[in-house]
Amino acid sequence: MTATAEPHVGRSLRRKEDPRLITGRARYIDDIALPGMLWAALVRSPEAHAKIVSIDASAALEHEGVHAVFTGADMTDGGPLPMAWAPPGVEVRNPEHWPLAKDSVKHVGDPVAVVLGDDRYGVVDAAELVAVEYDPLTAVTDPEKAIEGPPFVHEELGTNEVHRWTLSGGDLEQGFKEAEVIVDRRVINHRTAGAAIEPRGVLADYRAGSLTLWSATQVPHFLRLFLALLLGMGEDRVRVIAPEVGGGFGSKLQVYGEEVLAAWCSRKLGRPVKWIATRSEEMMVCHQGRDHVGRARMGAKRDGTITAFHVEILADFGAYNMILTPLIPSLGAFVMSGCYKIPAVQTDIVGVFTNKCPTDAIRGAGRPEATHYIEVTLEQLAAELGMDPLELRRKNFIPREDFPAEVATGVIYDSGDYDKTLDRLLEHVDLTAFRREREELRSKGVYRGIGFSTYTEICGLAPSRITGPDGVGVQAGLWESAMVRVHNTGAVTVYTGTSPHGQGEETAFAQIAADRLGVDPSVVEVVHGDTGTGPEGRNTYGSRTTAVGGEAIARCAIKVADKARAIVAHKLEAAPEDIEVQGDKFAVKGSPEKGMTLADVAGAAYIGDVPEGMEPGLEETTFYDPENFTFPFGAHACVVDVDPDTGKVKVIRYVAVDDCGKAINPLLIDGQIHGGVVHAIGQALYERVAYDEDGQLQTGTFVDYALPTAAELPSFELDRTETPSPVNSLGAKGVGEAGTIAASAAVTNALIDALRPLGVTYINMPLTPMRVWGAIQEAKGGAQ
Ligand code: MCN
Repeated sequence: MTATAEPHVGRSLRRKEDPRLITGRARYIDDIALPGMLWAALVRSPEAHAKIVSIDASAALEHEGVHAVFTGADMTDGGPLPMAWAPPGVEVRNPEHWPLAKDSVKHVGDPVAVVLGDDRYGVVDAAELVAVEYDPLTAVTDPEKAIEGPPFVHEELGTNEVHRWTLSGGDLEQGFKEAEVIVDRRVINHRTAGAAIEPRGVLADYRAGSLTLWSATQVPHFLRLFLALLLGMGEDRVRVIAPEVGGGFGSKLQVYGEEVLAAWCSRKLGRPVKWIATRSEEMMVCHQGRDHVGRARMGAKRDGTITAFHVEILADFGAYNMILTPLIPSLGAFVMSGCYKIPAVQTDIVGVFTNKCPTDAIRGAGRPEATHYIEVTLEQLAAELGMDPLELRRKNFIPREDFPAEVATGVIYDSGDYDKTLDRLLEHVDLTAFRREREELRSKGVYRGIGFSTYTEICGLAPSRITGPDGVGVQAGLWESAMVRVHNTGAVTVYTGTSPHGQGEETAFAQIAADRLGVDPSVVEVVHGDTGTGPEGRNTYGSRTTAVGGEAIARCAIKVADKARAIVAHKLEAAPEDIEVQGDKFAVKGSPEKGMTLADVAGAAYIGDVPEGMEPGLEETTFYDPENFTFPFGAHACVVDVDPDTGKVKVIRYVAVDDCGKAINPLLIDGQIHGGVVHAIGQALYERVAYDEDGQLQTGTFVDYALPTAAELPSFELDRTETPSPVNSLGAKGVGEAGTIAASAAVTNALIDALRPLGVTYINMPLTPMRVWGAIQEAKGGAQ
């Protein structure tokens, strides 16, 4: 693209996908109906841990409109659900996990039977008629008790330990020996839910030896593969479609029992089968996240030079391993150095089973936890050293000139300029004015605090070099595909193997393709989320869609443009190297009037008016496998006010400066940061999945599980720096999780800063009024 037109990349185009979403024209699973469709309702365990003594479905089978009831004993074909990726080189205990429990239930909501019938509500009524006799067993819900065991969640294992895995670099012992100050904190990162606006749903249609399955999933290609494997079908016979998906936040990065079960039932009954989760069901059985009991130790010299960082994590995996469960905490270990040059860093992870819903990836997946360990511990260290927390950060930042920078664990960060984001943050936050204001407020009984978080994260999940068999050995080739088709009219269809579900790539990808093809983004349609279209794909998670999928599109569009240039050269009797995209034309350099539009080129390509030996048509496919992950970073500041009489915390300001490399669409980036920050403020202040000690879920609805709303939040102040990634030609890194990764530490640090005058020096999330008030009372030496 030359100076004759501004590039579309970098512009804040409004989302192409929004008109259909805000006018109710989008099609979600629940909008899809097929002739002859049966509804499924699941009978779920009310017990957290029990043997199944008997299941009597006779009354349910007599209920009007009921066609069948199946239990775990009926599912004799097909395999257990997959745990596909785990950290390399260690034993991971992986008990069988069936779509319907076979002999015993392991958490509240574990399904024991499925009822199929004509009517959506009839099957729910009939499910209540299935009489299940349970022999209750002792449940274990506290991970620290579980690791000591018994009781065991899976009796046959004789332990609740899932695995142990360590990632370390440098000499930890020496690092702590050199330290003059060591802070040692117990860090709790409690359990949260994905809480997507659309609960999951699935519609399976098995006919004539083929399966079409619609699912509210982030990973249609993975789902196709595992459905084929579990049902003993050829992958060519399975098509998975993710229609409109109302958010996932990691919770739809899964191969769920309900998906396999619906497909199995459809094959068994020869009828389409549909299941839609209720909100309460979703709170009970949609995989959850975080749930760490951690210990973080940071050592430093008196001058603030950090010498060692050690994090020990007990990760509560709930009752079963899901597709990625044991890998999730490891993702945090990869960036446990944060933005800092620390000579020795070690993360020790122990996974443990409990009688709770399984955990897996929830937005950030291991990296919000890592940032919390690093950034909260660092501000604790600053207090201990009597040093300004920003000065401590700057002293230890990996300097700009070190990039690409290898940290102690051997991970190579692609690019970074941590001082720049912090400088920019401080252009928005006047610390002198803040301190003055804080003093004034204290005299009025309001305790104001400021907390920071300077983070880096690992995303753009891909390189097969690292994720594949020759890398860390998790055996997942993670690349991405694209197919770019120019139609006769010059309109463009881009097929991506990614599966966005709210992030906005239909717009961003159109911008990327448009620049390379000399067209307006409005004529570029982006097709995703259907394994029946386009090439094989690896889908959307780990903030990979832009850096990996977007780059695949850029490369593919360049292939198409190269062919177009050859056709134009042939038509205009010029050399291909003299043809370039100039505005809306492929034109001869220096003679913009001598050119052809993409529609002209496509016309020639399809009519066969192409250079000798060239194939007709204008369509290309690309598979792109990057060399490295990308490492976005940023600096966030949070200001909170605390009412010491009630413990209520209010976020007054939230300022975020993020760097996700070259911005494709700043509007989309801001949207992602907004949502991401809210996600983490939610965890810090409000959200918590709670179980009682018998394993009963106490937060089964949005009344008990408190999501923040606009009313609780300030207007966010956002800014950006752009440090391109050298990994891809777009220079882009990911941003879909950045806000979530950064923010819980900033909020926690702000609260601690506010409470220091009252003697509170440390507190763990969730920072609920009761807990904050309790901490203040404890600091005062009073009763809680
Ligand atoms: N973007 C950009 N320039 C960049 C990087 C990103 O303009 N340099 C834009 C992209 O074009 C895209 C958005 O930012 O519109 C996010 O892109 P990316 O960082 O590549 O992240 P992914 O698309 O891979 O999204 C995954 C990420 C994850 S892992 C979770 S969890 C999450 C998230 O995105 N879940 C979401 N954001 C979500 N947003 C919505 N609305 N719903 C979810 O379920």
